[in-house]
Amino acid sequence: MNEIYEEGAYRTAGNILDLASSMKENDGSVLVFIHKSVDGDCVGSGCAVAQILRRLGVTAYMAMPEPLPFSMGFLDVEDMLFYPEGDEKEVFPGGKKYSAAISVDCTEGSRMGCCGALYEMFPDSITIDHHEITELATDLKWIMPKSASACEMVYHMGLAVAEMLKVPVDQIIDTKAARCIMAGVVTDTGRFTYSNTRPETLAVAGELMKLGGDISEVCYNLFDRKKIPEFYLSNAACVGAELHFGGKMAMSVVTRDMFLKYDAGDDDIADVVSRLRDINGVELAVVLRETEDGKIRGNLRSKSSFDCSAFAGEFNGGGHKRASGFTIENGNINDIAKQILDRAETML
Ligand SMILES: [Mn+2]
Repeated sequence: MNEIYEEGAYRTAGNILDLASSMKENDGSVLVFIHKSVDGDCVGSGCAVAQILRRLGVTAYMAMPEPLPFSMGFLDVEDMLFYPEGDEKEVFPGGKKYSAAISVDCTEGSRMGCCGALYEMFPDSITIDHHEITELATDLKWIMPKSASACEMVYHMGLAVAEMLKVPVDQIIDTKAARCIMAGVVTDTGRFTYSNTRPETLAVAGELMKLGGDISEVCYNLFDRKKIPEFYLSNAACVGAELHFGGKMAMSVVTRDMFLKYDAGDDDIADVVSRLRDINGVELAVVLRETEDGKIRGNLRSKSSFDCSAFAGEFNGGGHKRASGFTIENGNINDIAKQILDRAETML
């Protein structure tokens, strides 16, 4: 195991094994929490942790703040997703009450959308996260901003579990878990092209391939496969993008009307922001869109120096230095676009 992961991976594996025995003793079950505006890393790491718990004989589900995006359907994880709704919030499918929570790729209930309130009911939950956070570390929280993805942390945690139980790795990280972990590893490194990609990241991908994580299947589904409405809306959003500040910033404003015109859904412009960032000379790319539920969602990417996380923080969002996002509950998309330009001008 890569040494920078060792301490946290073994500590967290120990916590997971303790949790698993107490759940089995008390007939309890575990709910895994992830951030809203789901991506390959949070879904991949969350489902992998749920799957590892299932391998350990524990009932486990992952709480979904929104429907599973089309691109992730191939992960074959529908049977472990739990959509909290109304009064049934505290009971799993089958009537079993959940008794513990784990958060992955996210530490704060405020980032979990409709699942946040549920998460907050478990102050002593185990956490595996690679976001920069200000919260104090505890024995139960493994926070490692140096890790390119939460999935890479989950992979090392799985290795540690196997080692502690003295069983072959594939008994803990099975094909389904390996595919989920691969999803996050490729998502958060942009298929090994972002600057957070280290030699060790590629080594992990190699090990995941041996465990059944098919890298071409994962990449095709997550990045390349496009629905017809998505293809047309993405292209329209790129055509409508404008360059600002001498070409240092590219922004596309995608209104509800555009979604309706192409019969497209909320996640059908996911690749636009990285296409804008790829333009020669662009340091900051922004896609602003009106969501189905009447909010304004912003997604940001930067190439080398601009701190997207800090910028999103000013709009009550968060993320990483090179990729971040925010959601504004209500407002006019053109006014917000103007605010973003004003603010970006001072920072670029
Ligand atoms: Mn992540």
